[in-house]
Amino acid sequence: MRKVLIANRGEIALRVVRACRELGLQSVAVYSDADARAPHVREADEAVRLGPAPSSESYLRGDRIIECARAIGADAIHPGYGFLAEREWFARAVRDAGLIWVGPPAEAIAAMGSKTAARTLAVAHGVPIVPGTTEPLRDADEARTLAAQFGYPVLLKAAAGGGGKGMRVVREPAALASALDAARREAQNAFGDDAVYIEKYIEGPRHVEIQVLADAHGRCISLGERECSVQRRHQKMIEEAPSPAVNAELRKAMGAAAVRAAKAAGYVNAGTCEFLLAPDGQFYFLEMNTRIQVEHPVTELVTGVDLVQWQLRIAAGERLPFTASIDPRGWAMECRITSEDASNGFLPSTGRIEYLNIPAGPGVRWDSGIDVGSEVSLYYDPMLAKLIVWAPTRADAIERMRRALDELTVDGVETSREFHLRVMEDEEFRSGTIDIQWLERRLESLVGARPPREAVEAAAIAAALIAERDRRQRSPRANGAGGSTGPAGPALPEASPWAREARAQGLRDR
Ligand code: MV4
Repeated sequence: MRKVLIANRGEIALRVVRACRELGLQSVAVYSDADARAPHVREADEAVRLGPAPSSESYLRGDRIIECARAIGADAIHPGYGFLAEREWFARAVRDAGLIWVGPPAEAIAAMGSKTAARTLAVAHGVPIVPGTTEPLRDADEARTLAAQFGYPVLLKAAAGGGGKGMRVVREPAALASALDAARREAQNAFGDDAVYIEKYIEGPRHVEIQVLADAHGRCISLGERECSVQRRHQKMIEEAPSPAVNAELRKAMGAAAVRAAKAAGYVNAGTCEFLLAPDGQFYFLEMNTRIQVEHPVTELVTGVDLVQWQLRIAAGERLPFTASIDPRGWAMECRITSEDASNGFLPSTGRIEYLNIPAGPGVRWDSGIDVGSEVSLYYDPMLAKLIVWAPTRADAIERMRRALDELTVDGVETSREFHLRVMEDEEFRSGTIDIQWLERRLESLVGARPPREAVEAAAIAAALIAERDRRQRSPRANGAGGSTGPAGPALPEASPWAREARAQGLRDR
């Protein structure tokens, strides 16, 4: 393996370029017209244009991507996450073209793609699943019989599903028939398959996932868990490793279950097993993500293992040198910085990045796909960057994240920075008592309670005056009157965030 084509964009494409460079591999970026000057294109050794901005005409064009790989002499394709990463046909087509697929075998993607098939596989290999069926439901009568058996509430799920589409909670027999109809319709629309199965509904669980690495020589290890409960509408916002709810004994049991599931699927490369962790400490396998995930850096920071390097090394046929599962050291946390306005229902924001101040310093990592000058459009995912921190303890990691978020400035688009700062200051979050419904419950108090408009305006005017004064003190000539530094003016209180922001703005290069 010498040259890797990266079939993706943004921060993950750049992440793979970096791993390639460290391993002495050549990297090839692909890009749409919207991304011609994107950082991943600039940082790769070579780049190929795919087509117009829409994903369907660029990053989803598997046929074109394989053609490009051949034309440019790449011998491997790394799919990143999203786009083509979990398309069985694409993994197969890459292999059939005589190229190395930096991901799991097409057969493993298929085995985990159907949720009912994955449940059957799990049961056969002693991996605990939520009580329910592994066969699709025939009709409402059968659903009622099974629901009575498992006990209400129950959950209807799409067999072809994932990501929460085609899911319906049912709390009483009377609601079952219409919920089944609705779930079927949604599943048909989303996946072209109306097969629906039934599970006992677990109340108040956490979403905990286990990272695994498997080589092509039969070795498979767990790299511990990530806590991913802070999510909104199935979009994760904050992830951490380890989980505040997992001790060494539970980690060992969940890790062993994840490794059994991976081995059962004939898994090779990096993968993740998703579990529900119930308030009573029981855990249940949900599904396996057959790709590198957005939140992989938190595992990298607590294990010291470079997961993307290992994806490439495993694809090249190397053996894993680890003989046992790897336990976490310290605490890592990730905030997904998105171009969304949390105070306005997470409305996507577009525009040009006019200014960036990127956090740095001890224990801070910034994985990003944007630069000053980048256009943020509606063509792709709103995630601009990931801010990741490491510290010895969870409390230290939260303080470090606050400090790093404080350093971050993104001008030109709205971002989720402020939302993340508020989460870092939330008592419940700080205590670690979070479940998958926590954010939904807490959202109002997190994004609401904003100061009245007049107060914000007055503070902004005061801050602008202070910023202007700082600017004049710095370069007296900027003051038209000829060198006077202007009146001292009233100072804002020393510790006020407005005063600090005003100083930073005033001292900015323009
Ligand atoms: C569940 C559940 C509660 N009980 N299954 C959501 C997407 C899919 N991966 C599985 N999901 C769930 N399955 C039972 N039996 C709650 C969820 C769920 C969820 C899971 C993980 C992360 C976020 C979630 C948000 C809502 C519901």
